[in-house]
Amino acid sequence: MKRWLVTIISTILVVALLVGCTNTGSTPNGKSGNAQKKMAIIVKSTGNPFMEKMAEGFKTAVEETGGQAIIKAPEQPTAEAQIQMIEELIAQKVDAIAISANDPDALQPALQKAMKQGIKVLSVDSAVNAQSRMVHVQQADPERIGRVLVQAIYEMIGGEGEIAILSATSQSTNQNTWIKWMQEELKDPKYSKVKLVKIAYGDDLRDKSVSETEGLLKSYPNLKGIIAPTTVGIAAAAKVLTDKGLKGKVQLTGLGLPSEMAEYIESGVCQWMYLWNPIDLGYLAGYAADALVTGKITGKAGEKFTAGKLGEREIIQVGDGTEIMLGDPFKFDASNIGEWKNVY
Ligand code: RAM
Repeated sequence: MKRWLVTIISTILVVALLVGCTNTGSTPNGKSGNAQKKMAIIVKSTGNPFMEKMAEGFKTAVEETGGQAIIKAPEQPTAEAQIQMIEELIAQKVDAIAISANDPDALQPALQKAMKQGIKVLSVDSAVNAQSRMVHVQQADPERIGRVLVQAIYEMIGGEGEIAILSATSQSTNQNTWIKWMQEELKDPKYSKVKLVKIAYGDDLRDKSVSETEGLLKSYPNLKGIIAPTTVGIAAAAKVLTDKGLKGKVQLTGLGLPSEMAEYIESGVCQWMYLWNPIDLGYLAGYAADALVTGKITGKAGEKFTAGKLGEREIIQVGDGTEIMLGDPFKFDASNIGEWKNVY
């Protein structure tokens, strides 16, 4: 090779090497580490204040870690709408997608496509199956949530009578898991005089949750209690029971946002309910997404990372997938609702 050609080639190689060294690392999408990471969250649907709080927490974490948050919310809580959003985010070459799933399995092809292209995928709040994600950010132990809600309604109705569940959508992973644990709890002989008459689905839509509650009251005139493991459902049911003057006649518990439920807890329509901090849940997902993108974690059990103000978290194995846990469900009643109603 001619000497001048060798000089040119080696100069090009040295320059390329130097440019490579000034980058602090590359993301899977070929972006330099200095470029702002695009971190997306897809929630179940619009018009759900729980989802808004969760997205708010996600955004805070993403901004604390120097990224840009993209928040997507379909109008209807369906898998189809979420698949379309996943495709859009793949085309946008985002670095991570966190999703609160409207279906455990239907999103698999789209999410696997995203992962094949180097996008880090995690679920939060409502899981996708283990093959469709790298890790799931779980609010609290699902068994505890399911069991505690049955124990609550049992106490409220005095240990006997007909009860119903008012859920979100029929495909929602989180509600279905909680309902499975409610049914397990109901197998205990102590519940022999409690009858679960119906599981109704309000789809986390306010109007549908109202009409489903009205339907339950009409079809089951002896109904003694309703468990609504959804913030949209419990608020809708509380309003119906209030408007119909059924306070004390039909008991209500479930998972509710203090800001939406304070008036009903104060009035006694719902004596107590449970939840966790949705802002912290989104915040934890934001830090988990960042840890995946920066390579601090890969989603394997035993890995640890620091989730900002929430401190160190460890990934644990649950069934065939891995999870990061937020904490314990918290009980809200007349004694503490005042402190929380302005928080979330
Ligand atoms: C609704 C949603 C959400 C659930 C809460 C408790 O806002 O269904 O997924 O976690 O309720």
